[in-house]
Amino acid sequence: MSTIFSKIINREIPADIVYEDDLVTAFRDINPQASTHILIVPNKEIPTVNDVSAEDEQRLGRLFVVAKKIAEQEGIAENGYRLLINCGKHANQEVFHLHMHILGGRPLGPILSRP
Ligand code: DGP
Repeated sequence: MSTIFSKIINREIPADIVYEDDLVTAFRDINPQASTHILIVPNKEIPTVNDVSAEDEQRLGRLFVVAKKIAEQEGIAENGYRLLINCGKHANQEVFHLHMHILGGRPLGPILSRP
């Protein structure tokens, strides 16, 4: 069964796609937490970071190359931004198709809220 993100990549459901190439696709998060909130997703379904293999090095490296490009396009490169990858239950991962969040456009505060 394909993930919701594979359905976006395959144009089976709509999304605001901002970038795509042979290895990754990027689109705006449906529930943005900052004025820029974009997800970069490998076109191959990898459920979590725990499922990554050496064969994935190139596509995972591409996430960073594309993050840099998108940050420039969005005008957030100079002030800075946060790149975030959730893995599993304790990180509240919701969609089990590995993805990198790009968040920016305002000061984001500390990385973790205090308990
Ligand atoms: P995570 O907790 O790291 O698995 O984040 C999943 C993110 O995916 C969450 O911020 C909301 C976003 N999301 C979930 N479903 C959709 C969707 O159908 N379209 C888009 N654009 N984003 C989605």
